[in-house]
Amino acid sequence: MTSFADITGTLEGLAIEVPSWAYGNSGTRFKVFGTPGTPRSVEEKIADAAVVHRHTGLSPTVALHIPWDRVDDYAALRRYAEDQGVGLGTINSNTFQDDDYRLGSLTHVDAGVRRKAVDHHLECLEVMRATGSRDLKIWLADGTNYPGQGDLRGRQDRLADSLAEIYAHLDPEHRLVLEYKFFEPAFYHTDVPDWGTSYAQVSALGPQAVVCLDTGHHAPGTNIEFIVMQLLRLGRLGSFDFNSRFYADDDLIVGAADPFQLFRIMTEVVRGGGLAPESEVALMLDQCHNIEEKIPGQIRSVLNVQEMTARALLVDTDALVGAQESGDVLGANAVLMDAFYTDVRGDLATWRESRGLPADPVAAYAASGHREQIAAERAGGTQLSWT
Ligand code: AOS
Ligand code: ZN
Ligand code: ZN
Repeated sequence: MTSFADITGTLEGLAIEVPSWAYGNSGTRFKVFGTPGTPRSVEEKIADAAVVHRHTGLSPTVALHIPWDRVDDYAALRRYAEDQGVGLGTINSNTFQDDDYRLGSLTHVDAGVRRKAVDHHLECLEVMRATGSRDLKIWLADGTNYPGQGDLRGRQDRLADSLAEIYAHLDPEHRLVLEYKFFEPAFYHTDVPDWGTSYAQVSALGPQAVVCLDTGHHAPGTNIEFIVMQLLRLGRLGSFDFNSRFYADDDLIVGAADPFQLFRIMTEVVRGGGLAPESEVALMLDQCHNIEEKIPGQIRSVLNVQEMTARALLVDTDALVGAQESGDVLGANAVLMDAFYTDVRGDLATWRESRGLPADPVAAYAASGHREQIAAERAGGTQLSWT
């Protein structure tokens, strides 16, 4: 049997990067709702991310998005973040909000548009040199809406060429992380629709290229933990974008829609060595808070990951392997379910307090007065939105 005391060492190393865009207003194409105290600058987004880390000890870095978080002086932004108690993490590129990219970016038939898209990624690499970031994360909106609109194979070849040019500019410590998504904004085909395509593209580039698995980017019913296992097995699981979904790419709070799925994913992460000290798998959130408050939403999110990670670490692996090898179908399933049904909330609360953190970070934040403070302080100016 594994006890809670056995897993605290691993839990201590758990780090979940938070996205700068989660602190801005967001919504659907129907409406974007504002929240009092929403950041008006990149610095205020970073300050909010630091509040999440101070309450949870779980989110030591914040991911930036270029151009949404473009500033004149990234070294100064890095110092600002460090003064707040967090580091700057993954740099996310953006080739989906420019008219030039209507028919694609890295895959575009026009060499001039491809040049512009590649150059944008080279700018992101310059940002990374100033921020000290390791990962350049690429999610492409490239795709088509109608059969025949584009040459699927030609687009794939151009993607490979564009990625190779970006890859050639990486520093030795950098990684190129290619995210896949099966649809949206393109609805007939997407150029990086699945883990297999991402894997094929990054494998052709070299060892510094890896795959990002966004939990909301699969068709309903997909066995995501199987993909986690396979990418870990192949040594190409670079990072997670965590969120949860009921229908499409809902970007809701991770663990909210299907905690059992999050448990199964974290079980495969543990099984595949993804939480080992030498692991380079990055855990990140990719979420938007359309109607709920943003800072509590982020606190809830990282706590959900922590809770399901704790349960995954509690799996009695000896008993599980024994049951699997003896063909004990129900016994093996019971071992897994025992861990999933273990309520770790009390142990986690006590452990948090022993480390100088609030036992209940959500309640502590609500009682802290921070919400009222930022609502008053940030009354003027323009609130930032997701874009
Ligand atoms: C888009 O659906 C993806 O999840 C990307 O990770 C995207 O860059 C992120 O949502 C922020 O735009
Ligand atoms: Zn994502
Ligand atoms: Zn997404």
